[in-house]
Amino acid sequence: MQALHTISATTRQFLEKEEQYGAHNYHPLPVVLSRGEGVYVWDVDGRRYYDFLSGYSAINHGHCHPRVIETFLAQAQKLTLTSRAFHNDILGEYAEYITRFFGYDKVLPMNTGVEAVETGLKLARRWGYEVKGVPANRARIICCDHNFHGRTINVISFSTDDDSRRNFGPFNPGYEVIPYNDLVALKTALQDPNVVAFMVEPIQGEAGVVVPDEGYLSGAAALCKDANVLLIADEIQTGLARTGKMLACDHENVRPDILLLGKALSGGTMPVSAVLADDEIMLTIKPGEHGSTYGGNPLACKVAMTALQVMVDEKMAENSAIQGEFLRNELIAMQHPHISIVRGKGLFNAIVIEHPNKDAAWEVCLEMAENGLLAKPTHGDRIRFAPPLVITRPQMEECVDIIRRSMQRF
Ligand code: IF1
Repeated sequence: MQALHTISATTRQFLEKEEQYGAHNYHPLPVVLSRGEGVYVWDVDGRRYYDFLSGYSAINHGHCHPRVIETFLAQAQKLTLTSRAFHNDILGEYAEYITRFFGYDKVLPMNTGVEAVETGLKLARRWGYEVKGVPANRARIICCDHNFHGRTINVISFSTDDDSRRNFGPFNPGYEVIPYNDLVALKTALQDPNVVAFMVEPIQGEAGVVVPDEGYLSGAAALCKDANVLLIADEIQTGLARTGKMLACDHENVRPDILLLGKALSGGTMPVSAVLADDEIMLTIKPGEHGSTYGGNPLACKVAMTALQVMVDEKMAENSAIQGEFLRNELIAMQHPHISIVRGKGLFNAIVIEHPNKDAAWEVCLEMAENGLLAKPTHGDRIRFAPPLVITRPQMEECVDIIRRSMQRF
């Protein structure tokens, strides 16, 4: 078996510059992209690919969505940043829009996903001390093994992934890790009266699109309510129509106490994240106690409103559900001896490659790239299939064909 992706001299120059001057904290496919439109990206050699990673689900709208870009450009020429030392004329409108959209009292705007996570954790502790009555500095937060919530030292303090943690310690106390998809373990952990929150991904992305049993989220929500513990849903990757509903929690009619959003909230243009909660939680943080230079900037707020509205107008959740089901059915129908698992919801999917060669998934991805489809392996043997939510049936049929042809070589 041979890696077939051919690397041009042009591409090689880009790879070498990055290798020489950029930190080595990633191992990308050897493809250098210079343009994107909808479900497609083009490399510096002019080759076109289907994007089946979608910027880790930040590109749910497809690349350079015309309405998102139009809003972006118009606002960029007017006002981009004021800081929160002054008001801007968009933040209030955005706050009203997004809180009504998701049904919460208040929003706290941040930028990256991990900042939303940190904000959610701080809010939960505040609420724990000031509303629940937990003794000072004793608050505990429950998380799940194989979680992914970001890269800060605090957040990797409860990671179970050695690559994320090794030699970055010492880590923060105050967290308890329980198995994912295990309500018995959750019930046990909730017996500690100092627990203030349970934070969970409705579907685990980094773990390889691990979908929990039906009833897990609603069961967890009920257990948390009984224990007077906040449910924090990290929908940074699963949210915004990726799984076939606006939120993955909607599949089980669960309303988290604290909702974390990021990635596609900006239509893939810039880091925009948000924390949504009701007043009892949100108003525990007072002026000067939390914030960020860029959080709530007018450019981000304006773009986020358009990004959310476009999702509704173009029925992206519905399309995600339809095309995702088609994709999974086609992958299962392939009955490929080296595809051991097909799983996912909506257009958030993964296959598990079972092959004696431990680099098989990487080589499948190189082969798919050669055939015009970009996807990235995770944990060695899993490949995520998460195209933009604007993908059409004919495009998906072509993609299935590319995957089939690429897998035939194995
Ligand atoms: C990397 C994975 C995806 C997330 C959830 C918070 C964040 C993320 C559920 C933090 C970020 C990323 C970041 C990117 C790779 C990536 C990823 F493979 F690691 F799991 F998407 F699948 N919560 N996910 O998935 O958001 O601060 O990055 O904006 O770190 O290399 P961020």
